[in-house]
Amino acid sequence: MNNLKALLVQSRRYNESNLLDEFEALAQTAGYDILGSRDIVGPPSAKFGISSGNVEEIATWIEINKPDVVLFSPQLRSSQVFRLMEAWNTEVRDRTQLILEIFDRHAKTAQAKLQIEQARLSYELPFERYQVRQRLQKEQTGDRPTTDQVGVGEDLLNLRVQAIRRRISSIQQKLEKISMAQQLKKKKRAKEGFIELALAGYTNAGKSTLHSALTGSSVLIADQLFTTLSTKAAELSLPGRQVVLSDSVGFISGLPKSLYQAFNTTLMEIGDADVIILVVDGSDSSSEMLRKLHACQDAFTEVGINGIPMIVALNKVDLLDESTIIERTGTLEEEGYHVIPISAKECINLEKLMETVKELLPALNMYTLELPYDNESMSLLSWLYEVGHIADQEYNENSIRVKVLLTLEMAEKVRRILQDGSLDLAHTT
Ligand SMILES: Nc1nc2c(ncn2[C@@H]2O[C@H](COP(=O)(O)OP(=O)(O)OP(=O)(O)O)[C@@H](O)[C@H]2O)c(=O)[nH]1
Ligand SMILES: [Mg+2]
Repeated sequence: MNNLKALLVQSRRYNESNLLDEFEALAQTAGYDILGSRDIVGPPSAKFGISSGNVEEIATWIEINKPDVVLFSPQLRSSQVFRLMEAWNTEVRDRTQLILEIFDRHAKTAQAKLQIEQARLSYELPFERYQVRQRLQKEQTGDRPTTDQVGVGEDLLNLRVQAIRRRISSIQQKLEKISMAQQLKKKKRAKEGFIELALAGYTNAGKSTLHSALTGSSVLIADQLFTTLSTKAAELSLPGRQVVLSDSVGFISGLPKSLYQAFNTTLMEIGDADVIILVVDGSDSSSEMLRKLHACQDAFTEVGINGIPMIVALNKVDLLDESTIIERTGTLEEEGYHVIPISAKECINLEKLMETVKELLPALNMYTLELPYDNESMSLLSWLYEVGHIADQEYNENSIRVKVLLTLEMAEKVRRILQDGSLDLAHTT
């Protein structure tokens, strides 16, 4: 199938960053061929989103170059989309629709598919309203519509809107069920003493590359936006700890609230983490890196993530020289982060990253433990092998003496199992 040929139009105010490169990347990821692009700087107009002069100038360009579609950034109101389509006599899609198209292409799991359908329906609702209203106005040419006509039209509109709303709420219920199943799994992992570590960051920062470098599990990696749409969790080996690392959907600036809401269950994986690794693309310019970082911070606020210890992994340093690494690290430190420069792809400095993660995890204390030779002790011992770091074991005549590294929480659990007081704190590490 041939790709659609697109003209890209970006409208922004004087104080807004130029996101044309990112918009082009989005269009390419969604499978469009780019015929040309416009960066229009100035106050947006209510009628078209851009000035009438610009609309006319672009109309001439369209007549000559004949794109199949005009892609418009940022998001437009439904009335603006229809007015532009009329003025240009061509299909117009806005940035949000483009993101939805990419999500559609990349959605693999049932959860991702449902989340996207929900986001699409929420996005389309105002378009439906606008279209039905327009149709009514056309049907009632000239004369003012009678009260009856308006009533029938409103009924039709309400039926359609209600049908969409019903579908949205039925998807919501399904998503809640999936989310509950995930919560159960999480609870089970927490009970078993697992620590949750989550990767977060702007789209294409290298989260999935880091996930597979750290866990050895295979995830899809591509130089495209929104390759990952659902979380993937895999175990990670860290001496003395059981850690689950989860990869998730990336952030992007200007993502509408409805999309965040749709991805809430996926994003909550980040919200429930013990530690977050925020992956930052170091190969961007300093200002671009900060813009993306701020978009991530906004996203955290949007989904209510706060108070979780966070480390910034400054990724792709294999592409940077030493002085740029120092400069980028400094810029991020000024934002108040603990920064570790890494390359997920070339496995540079990953040990240092994990060391730092370890420092943020609940402290481990060394305990000594006297266990009698019985079945219960043996099963406790094998559990300790899994969750704790057994430093030493001594087999005496009537008991086994074990030295083990445990978090306070795990120590409490052992105390409850043992009931008597044979667990003693040796020292804190
Ligand atoms: N040079 C270099 N490229 C990297 C590094 N890490 C990731 N990449 C590349 O960056 C691109 C994006 O990597 P992904 O791991 O898919 O990024 P992501 O953050 O998971 O992206 P989404 O899932 O789309 O949000 C791929 O082309 C990777 O090969 C790195 O350390 N160095
Ligand atoms: Mg990914």
